[in-house]
Amino acid sequence: MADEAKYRVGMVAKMTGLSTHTLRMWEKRYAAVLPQRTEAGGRLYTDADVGRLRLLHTLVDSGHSIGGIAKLPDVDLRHMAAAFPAPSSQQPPSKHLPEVRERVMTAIERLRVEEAEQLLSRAALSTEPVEFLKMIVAPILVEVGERWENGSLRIAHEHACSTVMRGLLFSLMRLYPSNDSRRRAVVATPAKEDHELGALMVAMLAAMHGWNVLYLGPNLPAEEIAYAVDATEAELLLLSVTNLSKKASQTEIAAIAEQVPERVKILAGGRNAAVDAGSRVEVQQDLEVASATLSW
Ligand code: B12
Repeated sequence: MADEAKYRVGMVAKMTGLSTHTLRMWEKRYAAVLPQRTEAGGRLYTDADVGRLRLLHTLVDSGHSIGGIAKLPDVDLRHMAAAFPAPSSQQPPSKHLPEVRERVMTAIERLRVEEAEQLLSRAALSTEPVEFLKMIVAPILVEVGERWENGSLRIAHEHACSTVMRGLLFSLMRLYPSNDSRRRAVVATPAKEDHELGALMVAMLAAMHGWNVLYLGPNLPAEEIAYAVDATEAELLLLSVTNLSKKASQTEIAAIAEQVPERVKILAGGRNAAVDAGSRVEVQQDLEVASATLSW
């Protein structure tokens, strides 16, 4: 019988590659798998439990936090494992990333958006999420900006690229299903800030770490952001500022911080994010550090 509880913890450790300590911790702290018990109190796992633990192990190895994924149903874990398998040990993904970037840039130059989407989706399949953002998405956006500024790409290229990135980041974010029992985060850009791709990047990272993300998009007045935080009882507010002047960033972020309750952690990023001296808002640019802050 497939679902008969028959494996003891030591055997499950061998079958999954997880230590018995990790198995017990994932059970106690996160209720990731709840094995049956023998009369003497020993743990007994089914084949389904072992399959689930293997999926969780794969996802944790590819950069997900156990707290964020422990309670997801198997079907969601399978989707995520298909989208972010552990990087192959024979071919470190970083080696291919410059080539992927070049091919995406060529596709954008030719306005071949489907090709760009396919290249990017395939890269997302084989790259750890933060590395994917840092090594592929962000450098492509910077290059498009520079080439738009020096005239070697047109506004149409920049819009095509932004549309591809927006769709991709949004669907990656939605790979992590939201769940009412999770802590809530609101993500937005302040008023007059139309650049939303940084906000989408951190929204995706927050979802990956198990936050229930309300993504509001770009250009929101302070009172609307504060309203959304209040209405959803969010514990975290993520803001992104790319083009506002430093002064405007300080003013907008100060207005937001004033209207959002003290209990809410506010993290801002983006190339032009700036806050007043002594502000309670933390500014962070590095997505890897931000990712660690977002894990819980
Ligand atoms: C795409 C794009 C647009 C699109 C945006 C579409 C969209 N849906 O987002 C559109 C067409 C709207 C646009 C408009 C404009 N743009 Co524009 N745009 C860009 C471009 C190419 C990419 C922007 C982007 O997403 N960058 C990537 C972001 C995410 O990088 P980042 O801010 O450095 O953030 C990094 C980290 O800080 C972190 N991060 C970001 N947010 C957060 C948040 C948190 C919480 C954390 C922890 C981390 C974090 O992640 C990033 C990883 O590297 C940039 C080029 C560039 N170098 O960025 C130009 C750029 C930003 N744009 C520019 C300009 C001039 C404009 C316009 C004024 C053009 C015009 N004349 O109309 C308008 C202004 C619109 C407005 N009112 O805001 C200039 C800004 C110059 C400046 N002020 O310094 C740039 C730099 C282009 C250039 N080289 O000249 N743009």
